[in-house]
Amino acid sequence: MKALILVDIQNDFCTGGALEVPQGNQVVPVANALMGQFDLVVATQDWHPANHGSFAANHPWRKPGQVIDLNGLPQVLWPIHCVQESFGAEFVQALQVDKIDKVFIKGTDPEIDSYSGFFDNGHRKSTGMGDFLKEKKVEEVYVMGLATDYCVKFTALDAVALGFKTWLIEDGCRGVNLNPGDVDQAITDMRSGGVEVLNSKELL
Ligand code: VGL
Ligand code: ZN
Repeated sequence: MKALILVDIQNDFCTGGALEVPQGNQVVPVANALMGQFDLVVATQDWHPANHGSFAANHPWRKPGQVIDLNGLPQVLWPIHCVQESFGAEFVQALQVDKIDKVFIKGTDPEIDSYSGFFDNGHRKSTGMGDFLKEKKVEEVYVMGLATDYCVKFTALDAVALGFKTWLIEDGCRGVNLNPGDVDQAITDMRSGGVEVLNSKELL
């Protein structure tokens, strides 16, 4: 069984969003074209409470882009984004959500961030996505979405760690590039972590 994992294709990561990823919307047609090719489609949704510790606004004097220690883990601070029940947290309207079999929310604990769709950044709690995929006898996962250098990267690396044969759909991702070269570095890290990289047209 092969599963497609759509990472955080939400308004706040797209044009005009609070944590806009350059050209983020361009992953939507790729996702829509691919969903029908898979046995199973799952999606992750960044889903933060308003008091989340990753928001710069929740730390006096801090600005987005700065790094703090959050309960023992280094934490990049972000603008307020993907607040539960807000428009920014919704999937992009053009995404064919009826083709998604199951959604896994992450980042709900204010004390810890969760880039991976499988575990929080401390690997303390699971979202249930790994068990779900294993229950469905999935052996291969194809990962795409936003953002390459954060949630896509950590989702793909955790997929490898959980024993899935893992592919990155490179043209189905866009990155933040907080520092120039971050996206290229993320792809290098994924490759060295055992992720295979391909283009969506190889799947169509
Ligand atoms: C993400 C930063 C903060 C992502 C989520 O989806 O890559 N990045 N929250
Ligand atoms: Zn977030």
